[in-house]
Amino acid sequence: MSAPVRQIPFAELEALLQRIFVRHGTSEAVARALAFNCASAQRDGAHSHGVFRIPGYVSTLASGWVNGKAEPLVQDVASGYVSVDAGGGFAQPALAAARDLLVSKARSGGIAALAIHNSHHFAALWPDVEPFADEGLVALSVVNSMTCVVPQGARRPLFGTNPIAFAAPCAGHPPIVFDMATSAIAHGDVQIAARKGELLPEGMGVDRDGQPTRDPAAILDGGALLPFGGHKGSALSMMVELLAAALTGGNFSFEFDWSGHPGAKTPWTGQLLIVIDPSLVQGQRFAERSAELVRQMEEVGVTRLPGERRFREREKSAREGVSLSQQEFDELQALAQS
Ligand code: NDP
Ligand code: PYC
Repeated sequence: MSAPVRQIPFAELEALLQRIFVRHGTSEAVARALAFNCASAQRDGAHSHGVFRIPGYVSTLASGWVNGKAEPLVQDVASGYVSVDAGGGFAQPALAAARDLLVSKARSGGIAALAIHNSHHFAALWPDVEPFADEGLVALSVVNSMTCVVPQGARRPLFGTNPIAFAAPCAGHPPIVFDMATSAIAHGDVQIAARKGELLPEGMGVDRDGQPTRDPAAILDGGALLPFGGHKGSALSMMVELLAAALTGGNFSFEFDWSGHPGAKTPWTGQLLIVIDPSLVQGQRFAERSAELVRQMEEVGVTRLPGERRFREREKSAREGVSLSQQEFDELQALAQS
């Protein structure tokens, strides 16, 4: 028998998550940013970063590891550069605080970077870039996480799962968006597989002795993940460490020690966003060229673009409500009251 499912409107889920965040120690502004991100992931079927993450946020806030009421400090560094000290708080409110300045710099200069440091990112990355493409801009973002990935050729883990997300406008289509961990699998998906008692595909990780394993529990219990695509994914993960940490002033994935904060789950690192206004050099042509590329991809047989599954899930959620298991719904209700 399949588990009972609740279908709830997006706004109702967002409001429930906001109540949970405020109840467990965030400001209203931080709660709004996190709830929107997490509800959007659940709505789009991005389950490794949907409501599954809420107990981790709550235990992290309780541990004192993150400042749920941090006020981001935005610095206008140069004509194309904005820096934010997130104050030991979450990255999404830091992005929200700097967004208008970033966009105005990208529109006037053609390109602008936003460097966030002293920040925690525990979420899917695409919600940070997709809205720029909705406004006709191209956006790229990277964030580093926590040591759990063995660099190619290494003996032990060093890198984080370090995702890269990209968004670009596409005439007559939803924006082109991809968002991928540079590890063979996201840490969240390993946790989900362990809970379900499922084996992983080959090549995702190693056990505590460095031996290949398909058992998610062995990866989580002293084992580690591998980069996707061998040396190529490893090089991209290294790039993410450099851009998200060395460039922004944030921690590398291996530099923070949360052992004094039992329950802490959120990586304390950094994030870089680069936003480009294609209209400065291409007018409206960029979005049309995107559409041409998509047309040619379809012509050669591509039936699923990155991001397409999420957009389909989003439409389904708009029609039917956002899906949660009854157990997830009950746990969220309890957290909103506890
Ligand atoms: P996936 O491997 O599921 O997907 C990666 C990208 O490939 C997505 O854009 C996806 O599109 C696309 N895709 C998947 N399958 C296909 C296919 N068959 N054909 C074409 N495109 C496809 O993502 P990951 O597991 O690597 O990452 C999951 C999430 O974890 C991301 O949102 C990431 O940001 C997050 N994460 C966050 C971290 C953090 O520190 N905050 C660390 C690591 C990961 P679609 O969305 O449509 O499925
Ligand atoms: O799924 O790898 C992951 C992850 C790390 C931090 C947040 N999500």
